[in-house]
Order: sequence, then C-alpha cells, then structure tokens
Amino acid sequence: MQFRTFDTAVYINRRTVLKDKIGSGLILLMGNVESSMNYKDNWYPFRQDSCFLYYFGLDTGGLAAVIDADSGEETIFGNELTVEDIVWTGPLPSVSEMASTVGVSKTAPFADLGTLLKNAVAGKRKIHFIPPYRPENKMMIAEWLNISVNAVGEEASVPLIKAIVGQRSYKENCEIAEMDKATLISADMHLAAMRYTRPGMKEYEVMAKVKETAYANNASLSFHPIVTIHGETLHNVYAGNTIREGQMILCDAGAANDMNYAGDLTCTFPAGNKFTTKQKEVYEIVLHAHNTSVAMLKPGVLFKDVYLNAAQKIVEGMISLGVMKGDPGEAVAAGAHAMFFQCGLGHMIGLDVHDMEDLGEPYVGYTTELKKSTQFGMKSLRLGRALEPGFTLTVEPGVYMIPQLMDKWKAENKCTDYINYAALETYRDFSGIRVEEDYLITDVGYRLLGKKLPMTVNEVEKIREESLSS
Ligand SMILES: [Mn+2]
Repeated sequence: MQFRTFDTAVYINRRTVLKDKIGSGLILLMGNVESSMNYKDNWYPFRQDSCFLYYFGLDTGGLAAVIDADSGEETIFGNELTVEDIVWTGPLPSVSEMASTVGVSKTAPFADLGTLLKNAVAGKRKIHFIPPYRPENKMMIAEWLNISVNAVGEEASVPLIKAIVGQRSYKENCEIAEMDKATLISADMHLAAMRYTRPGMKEYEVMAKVKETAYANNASLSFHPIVTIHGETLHNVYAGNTIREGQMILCDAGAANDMNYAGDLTCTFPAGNKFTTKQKEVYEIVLHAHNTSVAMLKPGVLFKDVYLNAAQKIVEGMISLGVMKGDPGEAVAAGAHAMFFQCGLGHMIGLDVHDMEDLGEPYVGYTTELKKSTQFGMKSLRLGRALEPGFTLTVEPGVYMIPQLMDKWKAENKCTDYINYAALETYRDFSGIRVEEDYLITDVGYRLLGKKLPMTVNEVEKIREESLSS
C-alpha cells in the first residue's frame, strides 16, 4: 500500500471499544474525498479525516465506513478502480485488500452506503455520525438522512462524539511513537530556521527552509507555518517582510508525519546574533512562564490552572518591567494579563494539530462541570480540563504587544489599576515572543515529545552566533 498503518489489532481493538460504548444503532464514519483547488481535477494535498484514520487507518480518498453496533458488522464503502482509472493512478490495492489490512472483511461500492442509510432511516434505526466539516460529506449526509444541510451539525451524535473523545484523548504507545517522530521533524524545521535566517532575507525565504525540512523528511505540514517579524499577530500568515538586524523572528510550525500525526512548535530568535536588552527581558519572562507551567504538568492538574500560572508569571514579569502594577493575582482575575497574553496556553495535539477540534471544544477541552471562560484572553483557552496520563498537548505562552489593543484599552480606561499605559508606549513596536513545546502526560508527570530545541537566551544566541559566523 502507498501508506503506512498500525498493526491490524490496533484498529480492531479501537472499533470494539467504540461499538461496546455506543451499544446500539449504526456508526457512520466518513472518509474525505479529494478537494478541488481551482478546477475539479486540480486538488489540494489529500488529507484523510482523522476519525476515519483512527478507526480504519486507510489514508486514501473516497472511502466511508459503517459499524453496526447491534450486529457488530463492519463495512467499508468505496469504489474499485477501473482500467481507465489505472491509466492515471497505476495499479493500487483493491478496497477489500486495504480493508483486510485493518481487520475489516466486508466491503461494498460507495453507492450502497446511501441505500443502506436511507433504509436505516426508514426503519427508524439510530444513525450516529460526527459533525462533518467538509461540504461534500455534509451534503451527502443531509441527503441520505433527509435533513437540511444546515442542520447536519446539530444532528450529530453526542454519544459518538463523547465515545471518540474518550478514546482519542488517550494516546496509545504506537501513537506516541508517531508523535515523537512528527515532533522530531518539527524540531528540525525550527533548527533549520534558526540556522538559515540572515538579516536582509525575506520572511518567505526562511519559511521555505522550514517547509523544505518537513517535505525532505517524508512529512507535510500540520498547519500553515507562521514565520514573521510580527510575532504579535497571532495567526500571521504573511511572509513578505524583509528581516532586519534588531528584529526577532517568530516561527510557529509543525510537521505532519507520514502517519498524519502532528507536531507544533514555536521558537523566537533574533535576526542577528543577539537579542536586544529589551527583547531579552521579555523573552526571559515568557520562558519563565513556560518552564513553570511545564513543571506543573501531571495527572489531576487542571490545564486551566496551568494557564493561570502562565498568566500570573507574565504579569509578575510585566510588573518588574514597570508596564504593569498592583497585585498580580488580582490583575489576572481582572483579565489584565490579556493585554499581553491574548490567547490560550495550549491545546491537545495528535492526528490533528488542534486535536479533535472538529468534535467540539466543550467535549475535548472541557467537561460538564468545567465550562469555558467568556473573558477576553481565557476564552481562547482550548483546553481547561484535568490532565490524564496519555494526553498529548502543547504548552505555548507568549507576550504580544499589539498597538491597536493598547490604544483601545487605554481609550476605554481599561485595567488602569494594573496597566501603566505610559510605560507601555515604549513597547508599541516590540512585536511578540512565544515559545512552544509538545508534551505527553505520564502516570507521574510529563515527558517532552521529540527533542529539546535551543530555548534559553544563551542557547538561542549561541546557535545564531554559530550560524551567522559559518
Ligand atoms: Mn500550538
């Protein structure tokens, strides 16, 4: 086959657990089809649906599966290649050959899926499906189940969502091995950026090096990379600026390895060989927030509390710089830290870079008891719940100096007990700093996925000095 899978038993076991949990009805898991870019046959790179991959492992388009939770029967639906198809694709394994590698003995043409589901609707059987995010799948489900396209999301099965989250959240050893591989490649993407960058280059030249490192390692990108001198813009995909001495480059990028597991790392380094004093001061604050947060990782700890620790350390740091004032705990409670730290501290990571985000944050990152905050800043925290062994997640604190936000809060007299707006003016053009690593929660604490990147000021300056002098 043209893709790698885990041992057959891995998939059989996952489906057995799912079937037992759901108990009754049909479980529909849609694979993805090729997605057209500008005309039908010019496609975006293919990405299989992560839940389909998790239970059926087949990394090719045009497949779907149904598990009958009552009878236990499992069927993979897909069309065999015709000779005319083979002219373009070459010979490929048949649907039944592929299905047998993941322990499924029954296959059927794709058209049979619609018939099966329409009959199930007529027979008033429960059909469990997850919220589709691809228009093709949304439209097919709407037609088969006779519901409006806009209502498909609401009709998704909460028991199925919860059952899947209850499995995919706990990474198996075979998955952790893949996470390590993806994170190692991701680390090499960052090392390449740190070594390659020279003042005078365009951001896109560094971005190209980052992407090259992924592709040269038989990986792709787990998301569109950020390589920017404007690190304060959280999702800055523009990469056309010239990099100048005295600036910092923020690089947020990760690999998706050949099994589709994701890495997601961020480094911030100087364009030249040294941080300025001001940059170094803020970098140390971010790094301290990071290290103290990582040290908290262990089963039972609410990730929300780890986030609050990072917020508190950032506020303490900002007080030491004179841009904040007052009691750090009260400042965090008032949300004043969000002047500098507007996003969350991290998220689950696995087959998706924001793992299982399609299933819904309330189920993945929160619980029925612990709801997401609505406060600016904390409302962007994707993960709040208590950590458990087998979770894999990112830790990524940052300080982002956003002039428009400074102006808005100042005009509103917001958090004036905690923010020294006059001192803050000197940071208008500072940009932003983030560091990010990926961790596994173990029985007793945590383990870094992949390998350690240069992270302290000395380590980062050393790699920059070596690179610039070579
Ligand atoms: Mn991340």
